[in-house]
Amino acid sequence: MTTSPVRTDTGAGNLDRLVLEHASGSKAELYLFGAHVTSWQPQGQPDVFFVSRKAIFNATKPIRGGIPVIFPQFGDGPYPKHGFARTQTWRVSDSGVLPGGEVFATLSLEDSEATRALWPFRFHAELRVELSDRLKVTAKVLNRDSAEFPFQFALHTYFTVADIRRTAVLGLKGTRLSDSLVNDAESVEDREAIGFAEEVDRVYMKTGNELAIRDEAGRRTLRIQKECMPDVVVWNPWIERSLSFADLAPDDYRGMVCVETGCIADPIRLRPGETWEGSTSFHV
Ligand code: TA6
Repeated sequence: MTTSPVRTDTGAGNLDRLVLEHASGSKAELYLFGAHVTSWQPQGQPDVFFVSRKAIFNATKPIRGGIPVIFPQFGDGPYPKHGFARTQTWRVSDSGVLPGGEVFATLSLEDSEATRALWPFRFHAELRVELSDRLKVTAKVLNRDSAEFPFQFALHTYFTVADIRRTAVLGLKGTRLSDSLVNDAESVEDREAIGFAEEVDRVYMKTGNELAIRDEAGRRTLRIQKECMPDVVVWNPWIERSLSFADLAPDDYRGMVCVETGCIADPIRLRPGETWEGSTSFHV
């Protein structure tokens, strides 16, 4: 008997989830709530994505870990923090196998009364996940409104690392950054390898498209390649700030790092009928 490469099942909290399986043996999981990827295990490897053991799966709170989809606002502002895409239930609009063998699923979200009450525009958004020996996430936003709208978008990805103190983010040297922990003070990154010994929360603007996370203790390097997602956020809450998150265990900071890709510093502006598309792919 053959099993389908994309199947629906019930995940934590009884939430609907898609499970994608590729011929290489790699496997990914994607919740419809938030179009939220929570797992990607390349064949024979530990999960690339970190999900807190205290994460809440109740279709109300965003899931702590994996890839929260941030749209239409990054961080705080006039709309809900990090937008509403991560707290809406998306629908499966397509799935299957591509000619190259990649297994894919596309989830869609349109404006509704609920979203228009939070952000007054008509839109269509898609998140497509493609699994092979890599994982590629492509996002699209279409303006279905009669007015132009600005928005921010990000994949707020939580990566598993064996030991944050022996982890480094590579590929940001020479990039302008804004440090959220010191009133958004701007400077230029002068390090080849960004290590962690305290809380870090920085937006790197207009970075190169190739980044890497070197997980020395886990003996692996994760490569990140992005398109039309100019900015990168590097975040680790460290010890004290972790305690302020009800859905993060006190020691979680040791085994995770967020390296987020998106359009943050300069919001995208879409005129009626226009579409934006951006993608990020991950490779161990
Ligand atoms: O991307 C970094 C950040 O904006 C941090 O400042 C931190 O608050 C984090 O995201 C998590 O935000 P959340 O709303 O998911 O608790």
